[in-house]
Amino acid sequence: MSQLKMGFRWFGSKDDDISLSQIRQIPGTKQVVGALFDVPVGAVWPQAEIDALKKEVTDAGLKLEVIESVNIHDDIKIGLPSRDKYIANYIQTIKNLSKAGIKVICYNFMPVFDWLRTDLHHQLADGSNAMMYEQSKLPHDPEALMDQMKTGSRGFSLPGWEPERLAALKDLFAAYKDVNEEKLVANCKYFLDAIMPTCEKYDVRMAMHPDDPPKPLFGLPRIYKNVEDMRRIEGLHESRYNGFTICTGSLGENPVNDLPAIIREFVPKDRVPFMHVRNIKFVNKQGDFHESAHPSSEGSLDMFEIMKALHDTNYDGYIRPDHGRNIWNEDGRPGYGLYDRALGITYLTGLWEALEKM
Ligand code: DNO
Repeated sequence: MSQLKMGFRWFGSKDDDISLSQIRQIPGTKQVVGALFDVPVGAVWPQAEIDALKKEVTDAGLKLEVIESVNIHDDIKIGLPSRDKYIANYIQTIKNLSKAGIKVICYNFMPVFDWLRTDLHHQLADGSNAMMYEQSKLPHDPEALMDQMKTGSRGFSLPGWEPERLAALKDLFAAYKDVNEEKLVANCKYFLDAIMPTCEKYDVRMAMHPDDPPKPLFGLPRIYKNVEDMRRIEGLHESRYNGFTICTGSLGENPVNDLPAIIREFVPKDRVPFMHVRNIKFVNKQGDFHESAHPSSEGSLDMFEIMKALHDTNYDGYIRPDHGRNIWNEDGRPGYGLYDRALGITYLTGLWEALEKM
């Protein structure tokens, strides 16, 4: 029986209320998806710190083979001359990670903001809460959105929302002024062409995460929103090391995206080293949604069809549950509490066992 390489995202002993021993007790979970969260974006990840994280995870009886994320410095996305320095740093980070046995790096190419929501604790009818996105609640002013995310996070650090990077938001927006979709794609190609030889030599696969939500916001371009975008990114550099994270939640936020079809197209081409599997629930025809528990019955995505597509295509890459709700009085980092993600894992591994035995 082929086992899923199931992982659980962890924010490190300094910044996560969840312990490695708790993660180890989640059935079917052998992998931790981790990162160094205190290295500034653009700097080389020090070997000693990577090795220390690796040792901590292995000492707890778990594996660390996937990093989420090594974020890309804005100068690379903007295409400034200084990008070469940051790309050289990125290459060194890939080498250092490879020495610690890392096989996959999840990253994104979103300008300024990583994922975003308009409510990080939306109250659901069953008493739990989950993150929500409502277009009408998105402020026009990006500064106001930052305040909203900061207040909403209730003191938790949020992945991709580095305060030091976003401190000069107006300058950052100004720097992106001339970056349209074509330029962003060209800058992505420049980056991929530069790092791919190292990825191939050191056997580290890049897995780009979709834009979340998958549409342009605040006038900033987005390049990984749908299947056409994936075909374009795939063609930027022909290599199995130029791959995707297929995040069912992020892509699923646009109902036009046919997730099983996307999986059936890209897994056989060996372009999917990493899967994020979560569900969302649309609340109206305009595409507003809140995140939901993983089962199909709780949201708008057909999780069986998603797992079946992975099974039919012999998926053997890494996978993790994604955002969960806060349940059972847990007050966890938005999307990243213990209980609902653990429930998500048992559900996904249950679907997988059934598919294996059918
Ligand atoms: C949010 C995450 C993202 C994701 C990055 C990958 O919860 O899905 O922050 O990790 O976009 O680079």
